[in-house]
Amino acid sequence: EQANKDLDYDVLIVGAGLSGIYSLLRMRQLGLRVRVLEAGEAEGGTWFWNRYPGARFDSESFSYIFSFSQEVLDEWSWTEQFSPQPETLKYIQFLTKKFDLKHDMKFNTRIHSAKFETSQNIWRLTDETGHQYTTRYLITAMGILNQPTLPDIPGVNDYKGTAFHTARWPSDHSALNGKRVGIIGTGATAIQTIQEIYKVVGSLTVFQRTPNWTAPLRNSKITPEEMAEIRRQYPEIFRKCLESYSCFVHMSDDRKTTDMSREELYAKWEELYQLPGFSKVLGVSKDIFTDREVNKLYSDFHAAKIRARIRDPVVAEKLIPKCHGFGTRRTPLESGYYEAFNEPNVELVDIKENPIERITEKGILLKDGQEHEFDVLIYATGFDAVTGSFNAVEFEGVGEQKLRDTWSRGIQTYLGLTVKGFPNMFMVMGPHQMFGNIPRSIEYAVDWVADFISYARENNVQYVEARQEKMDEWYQHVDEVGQGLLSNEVDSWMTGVNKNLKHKQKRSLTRYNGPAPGYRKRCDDVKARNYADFVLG
Ligand code: NA7
Repeated sequence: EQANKDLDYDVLIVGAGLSGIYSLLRMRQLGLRVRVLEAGEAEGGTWFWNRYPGARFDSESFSYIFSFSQEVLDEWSWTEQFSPQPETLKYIQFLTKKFDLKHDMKFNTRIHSAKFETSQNIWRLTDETGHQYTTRYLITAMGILNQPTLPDIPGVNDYKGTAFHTARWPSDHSALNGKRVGIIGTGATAIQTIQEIYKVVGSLTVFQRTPNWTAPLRNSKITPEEMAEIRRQYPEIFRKCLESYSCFVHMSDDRKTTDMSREELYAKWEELYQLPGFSKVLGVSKDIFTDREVNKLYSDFHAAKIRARIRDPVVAEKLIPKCHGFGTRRTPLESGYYEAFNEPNVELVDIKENPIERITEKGILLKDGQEHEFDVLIYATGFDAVTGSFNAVEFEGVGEQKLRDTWSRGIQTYLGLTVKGFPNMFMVMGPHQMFGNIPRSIEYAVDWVADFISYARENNVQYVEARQEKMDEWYQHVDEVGQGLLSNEVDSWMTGVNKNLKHKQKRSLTRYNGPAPGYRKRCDDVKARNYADFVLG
């Protein structure tokens, strides 16, 4: 106890997004001295940074939030089935205010390094201004998509017009009005952006390298009466989430696709297609994601839907993915994305066919010699996902080992929550956790960490470190549950690939692909065995 008092904090949390907010709350409940350090100028994390027009949940608002506080569930009302970013940010601000969290948060504080000091079993963090903070425990709550990456295209710095990444959208949303705009990328972010901005820009040119599968979101308003009903349903909603594979409200079809007649199958798919949200991704039979032929059938079903929405058949074919099947990458949902390409001010440039030669002072020069000139260039080019936020900080563990180096040989974790050699450090939404319904994963992870820290304090433990053999077993398990999934045979941020980064050209196992109930059971068992999988000192 005395030793703890010499430290600045008992727990330091890096990041003031949803993970950091709940971590702060739980650590406070344990009576610990705790502080959140956040690079941004306010709380919100993902929902603070990603302010591009059209940014929103594509999970049902009422399921993609915290369940821990009945008061919050009673007091907060959602106005749309799929919450737009400004409303989500307000929800986060509401939480911060309600639990009076702000005075334990330090903003504009980007962590440069975090070093474990074996002599005292403490972490010493240094921010970019050189200020240091000491703590017994470190919780990383940095998010899985927080390091934007610009395209690795020659000339990116030559462009003289306005250019920005979608995660750094300028505050003046009218800046695009009437302008000649170019956008690189057709991932989830680009899809949400394009379907909004084409309505206000003068012209929009979309540079597409790989088309993405996307299907209708079918958003709608939530009336006060509907909200009252949702409130009554909350226990049922969260129970469903806990039982389902990746914590969503949608249950998969237990039947095998091949056991259904064609009529039955297409009737089912048509029904799912008409429903809001991820039903068409998560409500189907699971073999769609493992059986190539079945996946092809389902992809063809969606391709036909796309063709029916686009006037120009050449454009339609370009927008239909040919190299990966439906649901094998993170499947974004759209509201009028395809119809945007029917508008006279929208042009699709297939850069697989006609690659970008370079970015020039005025715009984009293509291989065939055509130069597109723009007033604004938008990079919807994604993130150095999952490990990017860890690589951006110099984490140094026992024996001066750098996390960056350790993971460059392959990501290793125990339960996605800890890493051997980095004692007293817990990761909320680190690699090898579930990337399904993220708030559900956050709540579980933070509760698990809180229980562990509480156990350590009650038992006078000042050092907790995962054992190597447990990490090895865990890795084997993560590998096993990822086997056979078509998504793991496709390059995407979920399989650790970012072609703009030299060290991320090859696929790696970044996430836990097994069922969430099984994951929780494993973690619960570790707790029940009094954390014997860890070295406790
Ligand atoms: P994504 O899903 O990683 O998408 C990035 C997009 O940018 C994708 O279409 C890429 O094409 C494209 N891209 C990236 N670099 C280049 C270069 N150099 N040239 C051309 N095109 C490029 O990121 P998002 O932000 O859309 O979504 C991330 C997650 O946020 C999303 O899954 C949601 O969970 C929320 P590629 O496919 O690599 O050919």
